[in-house]
Amino acid sequence: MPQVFPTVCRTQLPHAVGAAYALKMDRKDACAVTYFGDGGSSEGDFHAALNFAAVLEAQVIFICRNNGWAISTPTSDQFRSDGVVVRGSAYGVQSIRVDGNDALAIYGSVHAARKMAITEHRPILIEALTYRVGHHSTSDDSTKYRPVDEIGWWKLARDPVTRFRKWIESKDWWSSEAESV
Ligand SMILES: Cc1ncc(C[n+]2csc(CCOP(=O)(O)OP(=O)(O)O)c2C)c(N)n1
Repeated sequence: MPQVFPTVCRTQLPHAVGAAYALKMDRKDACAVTYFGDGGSSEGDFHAALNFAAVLEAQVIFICRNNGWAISTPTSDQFRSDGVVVRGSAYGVQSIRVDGNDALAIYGSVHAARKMAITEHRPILIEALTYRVGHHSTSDDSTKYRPVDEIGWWKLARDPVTRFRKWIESKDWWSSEAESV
């Protein structure tokens, strides 16, 4: 079983590296996984954690959901790098950028990352490019800082559930009839 560290912003990133290093010392066939947003990648703990993981060769997977926004701050106001993936490479961490709205691409990359992390004893960074169609929280109204049309386009044209459904329907594994039973 992986040790999973979901983050509130970025506080659990260094903890995940420590846990991964413990798994390595114990020769466990497992890795740690930690999730965070692009906003979390703009804070110091992200950088400390990535460097720490690279140097310790810790079996940890960093999964960054780059949805373009840290509450109301767009990525263009957070960093000037080409997203998050290049920062992983800069620290010597094998880094993968993937379409975060493609369920199969996510599955494939996480599967590959887990294998690499455990068998090669190394950290992996996955940057999943996506969009937050909802508000950041119940106290946030995202229509105050981004166009309603933009949110609507992502909901309609890029919805990952619809996209995955189309794929399983194309395989004849699912249909509206099957769903109604
Ligand atoms: C340790 C910590 N620092 C700062 C905050 C304040 N804070 C709350 S959300 C947020 C930005 C989060 O950005 P992201 O993870 O990209 O969230 P999204 O808007 O995509 O939901 C910040 C800085 C916090 N909750 N915790």
